[in-house]
Amino acid sequence: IVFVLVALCFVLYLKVQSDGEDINLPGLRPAAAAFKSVRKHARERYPKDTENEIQAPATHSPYEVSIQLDLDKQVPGLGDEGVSVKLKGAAKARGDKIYKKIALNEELSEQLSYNRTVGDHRNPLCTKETYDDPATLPSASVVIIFFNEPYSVLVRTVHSTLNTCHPKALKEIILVDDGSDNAELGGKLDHYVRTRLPGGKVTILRLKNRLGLIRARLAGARIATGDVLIFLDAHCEANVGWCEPLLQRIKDSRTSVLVPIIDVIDASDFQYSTNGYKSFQVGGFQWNGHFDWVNMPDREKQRQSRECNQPREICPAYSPTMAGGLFAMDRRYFWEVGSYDEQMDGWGGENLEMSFRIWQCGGTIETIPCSRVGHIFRDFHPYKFPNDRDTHGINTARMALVWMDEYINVFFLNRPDLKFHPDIGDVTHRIMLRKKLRCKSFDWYLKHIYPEKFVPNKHVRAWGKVKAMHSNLCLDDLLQNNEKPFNLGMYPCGKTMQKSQLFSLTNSQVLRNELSCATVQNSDSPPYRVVMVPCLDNDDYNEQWKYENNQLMHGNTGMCLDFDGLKSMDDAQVADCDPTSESQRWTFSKN
Ligand code: LR7
Ligand code: MN
Repeated sequence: IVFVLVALCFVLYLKVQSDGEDINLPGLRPAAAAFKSVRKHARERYPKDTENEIQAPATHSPYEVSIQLDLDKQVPGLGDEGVSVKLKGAAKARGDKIYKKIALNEELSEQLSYNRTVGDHRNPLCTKETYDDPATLPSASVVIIFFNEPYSVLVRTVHSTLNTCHPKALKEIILVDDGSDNAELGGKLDHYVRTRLPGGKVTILRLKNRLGLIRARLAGARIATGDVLIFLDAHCEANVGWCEPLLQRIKDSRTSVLVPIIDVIDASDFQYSTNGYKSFQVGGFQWNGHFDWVNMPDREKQRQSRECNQPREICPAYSPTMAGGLFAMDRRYFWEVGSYDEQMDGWGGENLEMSFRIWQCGGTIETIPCSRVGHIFRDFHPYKFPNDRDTHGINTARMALVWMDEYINVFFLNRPDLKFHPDIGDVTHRIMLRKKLRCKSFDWYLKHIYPEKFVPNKHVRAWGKVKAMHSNLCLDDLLQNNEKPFNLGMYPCGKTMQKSQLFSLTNSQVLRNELSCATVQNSDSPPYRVVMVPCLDNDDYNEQWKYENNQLMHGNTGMCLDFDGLKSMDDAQVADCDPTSESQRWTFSKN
């Protein structure tokens, strides 16, 4: 017995010492080898991070799930229900590294199931809605274009579509490869689609060269055979039941172009988040040609109540523009109304072009609240633009030349660099299209579809640079972001009109730029700073300034804009009004 015990102790001693090294005892070899192989495998997948191991010896999972799901009810996979997942240790380091490169945590994406759920974030009223039998709804061709998207993200988009769009309504999914050179997206994707997604629903169309997202979408649309085209970006995951409300609405109203509510999938932890189901924003635009989100105006809520017989909260909501990546449209109508401007290159601008065109040529753009799709928003584009050009700007200038009529001047005021840009090219064929379709004017669009949109030179008493009469100083917003209040600046006037110095004094006596309105900071002693705050939609409620004898007097404080004693050019200020003061005299000048 003593001999056996001593022998056992010796063996244990060897095992501890060896730490997985080969042990030359014949009887132990297989077990040790197996032990080693498991370790090696684990190390390959999640290389050990020593610091992490010391800190958290109890868990061997490289993950931390931020929300605890009810384990009695289901066994959740990582990130199921759209919860956030944080990698730890070496996996985190790898995730952070790739994130810096492509603005997306591909390391994490590879650990999440292609079939993960994202939860049902719809308004509860949606579950009470009934739609026609999916077999009698118009059928859908989902077109997903991609250029070097992470493989797992793209495949998850396809799975999500197959899992959430009723199979009887989903005719096909067309993947358009816009000339990707990422090897994984070649044979591996072909093989996956052939072996794992059989049934012929998923097709891959390979473009020989990169054509840019506009022409890639056109290529997909050309081979589509469903009644309805649904476009998705290649990094989306949808909520349950998102297809039927879109298809039903198009069945009922053929020229309605539809967007789902677009939710946010976080690019680093893949959390699916929403603004709740009670409210959502619609699409707007800025005069520099960029898309933005705006609150739904009361005017639209009233229209919904008048014209729609569903509960108002889930009624189609008219949207002045669309973001561009996720939308559904009757396939024949897509072609009738001019598809896209095929000469738009790369990325950008096509969404406002389509938005203005749809409205001006008799269609509508509507957000369908019972249809929700998540989209991964990236901090930057992980790809280069063709010839490093500003394709967004160039495409937008093409759009403006065709659709904006005299308002193109406002666009060029904001983008003087594009006025004579050599790459804009010819737009005659699009102007002919506009004539053929007998489309309405941009002025009509602004009046009827987007009356909330501020026009710097309409309904104003004065506009241009706010220039001191006895100095070369001008009000200047330094192109600051309007989302929170900021101090208005006072800088040397530019030789020509520049966006940062463009202000208007409206008919309701508001001193403002496109999005921000001038107020005066509360303070007991000087300096009394001029602060720009986000404007309210109804201009009558914004703070007023009186403009008399070249003085600009702030209504609430009774003080006047003054450049005397300026401490910093970043702090425009007001002072007690003095009719004899030279530093309180201002003109609005257009050059
Ligand atoms: O050269 C390219 N070829 C492509 O096929 C460049 C891009 N692409 C693909 C790309 O792989 C992706 O699937 O085109 C799709 C869109 O590109 P993103 O995801 O880089 O664009 P984005 O989401 O930043 O940009 C929004 O604006 C674009 C303007 O051209 C397009 O209309 C996008 O579809 C659009 N995305 C959305 O509307 C999603 C909601 C975002 C918002 C707001
Ligand atoms: Mn996108």
